[in-house]
Formats: sequence, structure tokens, C-alpha cells
Amino acid sequence: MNLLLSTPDDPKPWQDAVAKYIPEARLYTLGRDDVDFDAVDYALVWMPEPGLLAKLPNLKAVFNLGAGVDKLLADDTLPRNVPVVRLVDPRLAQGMCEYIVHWVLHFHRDMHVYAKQQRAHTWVQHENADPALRRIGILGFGELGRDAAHALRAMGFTALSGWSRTRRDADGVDSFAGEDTLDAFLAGTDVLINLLPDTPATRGLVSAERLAQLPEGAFVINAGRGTTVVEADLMAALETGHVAAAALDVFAEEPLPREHPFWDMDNVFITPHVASLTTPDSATRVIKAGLDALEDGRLPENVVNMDRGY
Ligand code: NDP
Ligand code: OXD
Repeated sequence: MNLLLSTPDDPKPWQDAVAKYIPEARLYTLGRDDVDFDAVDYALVWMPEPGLLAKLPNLKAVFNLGAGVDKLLADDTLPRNVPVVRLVDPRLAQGMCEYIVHWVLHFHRDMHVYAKQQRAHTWVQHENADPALRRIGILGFGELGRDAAHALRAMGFTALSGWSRTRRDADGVDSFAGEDTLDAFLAGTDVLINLLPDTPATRGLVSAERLAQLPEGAFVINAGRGTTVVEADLMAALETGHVAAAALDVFAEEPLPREHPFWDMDNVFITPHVASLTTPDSATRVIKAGLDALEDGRLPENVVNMDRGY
């Protein structure tokens, strides 16, 4: 079995993990090896250069080395008859849980307020709010959203709701489905967590009108994709205080341009798209299970639906 690796990151951890978990495979690393394109059975890619996958005539499947496939599907030449498998990995979910729990606690326990007070040398105590009364809404209640809800519930955040395309009843989480329910979902959300994929249907979804549905003083955590939230509208809501503070990991343009106003807003907390980074060791074990399924003539789990875009 011949694999092609294409990643903008250091390929060494992937080469080591493939040697460990898929020793039967021959791995070509794009940019390092002389690749025999005709021989490639499977491609392991993260943000490959457009056109690359169309050059592989015998490709049986593409494994995306992350959860989001937006960059991959943006390639018009992507062969439509080849299954694309996105990454659903317990380590990726763990990283996302950590990121979300961190920011929910940060805002819930007024750390953004104490940071400002420290700069002003001010000693004022704020009441410890009850986590059960803090309403958390997860936009994009999929693999990562459900795990995050589970972790938050364990911390005492029991007023949880999730928004998805189809109803997703999960333990004690209020399920909202479809655009008709979005305003009601937002109206009952004190902390909005975005975990939606970037698709034509989600682009620009969180606009000024949608942000206005949130209760005054709500918080926004965006770890899905930057394109879902209209940045100028979020900025305006942060300026008026309608949105009290935001933790942003993803942006319409990445890296976030140096001159972007978000950098200097003291109620905005920026991380450089690191909410959850793929771990090659763990991801390769997941990929191995997908390869085994394909080699047995079965479709692996988490094949992307090209029409939906995720
Ligand atoms: P899933 O596909 O499991 O979940 C996506 C969820 O979004 C599903 O619940 C889906 O609904 C919902 N959804 C999609 N489109 C719509 C729509 N138009 N209307 C309503 N609901 C919609 O993905 P994951 O949870 O694995 O990952 C989510 C995203 O997180 C990734 O696509 C990626 O963009 C981002 N991500 C960011 C990382 C970071 O470091 N910042 C790391 C990893 C992922 P339904 O269940 O009905 O299909
Ligand atoms: C992903 C990401 O989609 O890291 O996995 O953004």
C-alpha cells in the first residue's frame, strides 16, 4: 500500500507514526521524496496545494489530517468520486474540550474583569456565579461539540444547548435544529461557542442581527471557523458591550493581519488557531482503522458528505 503525505508542518512525526502503526505501507512525503504519482493509493493531507490530488490517477481515498475539510473542498480539481475521510480523534476532542472549558471558566469566573482591574490596581471582589445558571449554547453540535458539552456538564454547567442541522438529543442538552430555531437558541445563550464547519451555509451566519439575539453581556468563543462570524459585526457588539468579551481562535484571514483591530481590544482574547492541534501519533492510529476498513472493502467512518461540505 502506497501513501502520500502532504503537510505544511514538519513531516517527521507523521513519518515516525506511519512507520510505527502502518509498517506495511510505503510512505512518500511530498517535497522530500521522488513521488511516483501513479502508485499512490491513499493521500494523507493537510491543506494540500490545489491540484495535487487530481494528479493521483489511482487514488482510493483521501485522509484529511484535521477535522475541518474547508480548504480541501475549496480545490475545484478535487476528484469527486474519491472518498474524503475527515479526522475524528479522541486527542483532537480532548484538546478542544480543554480550550472550551478554559474560556468558559475564564469568563464565568470574571478573569477578564480581574485582568482589567489588575491593570488599574483595583481590588474589587465579584460574586462567584452559579455554573448551573450560566446558559451555554454550542453552535455546531457535532463530534467536538458533544464532547465539550460532556466536559462542561462535569464542571457543573448543566444549562446546555446545542444547535445543529438535525436534532441531536444528547444527555441533558437542549437540542435546537435548523435556521428556524437559531434565534430562540441564541436568545437563551449566555456563552456562545462556535464549532460549526466552514460551508456555504455557515459563512456569515453569525451577523449583527444574530448577535443582537444574544442576551446583553453574553460571551462568544469561536473555535470553529472565522468565516461563520461576521467580524465587523462582532467588533461592533464588543465595542458596545452587548458582547462582553470574546475568545477567538479562528479568523476569516489567518494569520490574523497585524493591523487587525481585534489585536488591541481589551475584551478580545486571541489564540493563533491552536484550540486543538492534530497529534500525529493518535491521528495515525485513527487513519490505520480507516485504511483497514477500505482494504476490507468497507467505507470508513467520517466520510465527508460533499454536498453538505462537512
Ligand atoms: P462535525 O461534522 O462532527 O460537527 C459539525 C456540526 O455542525 C454538526 O452538528 C452539524 O449538524 C452542524 N452543522 C453544520 N452545518 C450546519 C448548518 N448549516 N446548520 C446547522 N448545523 C450545521 O464536526 P466536528 O465537531 O468534528 O468539527 C467541527 C469544526 O471544528 C470543524 O469543521 C473545524 O472547522 C473546527 N475545528 C477547529 C479546530 C481548531 O483548532 N480551532 C480544531 C478542530 C476542528 P448535523 O449534526 O445535523 O450534521
Ligand atoms: C481542524 C483544525 O480542522 O485544526 O482540525 O482547524
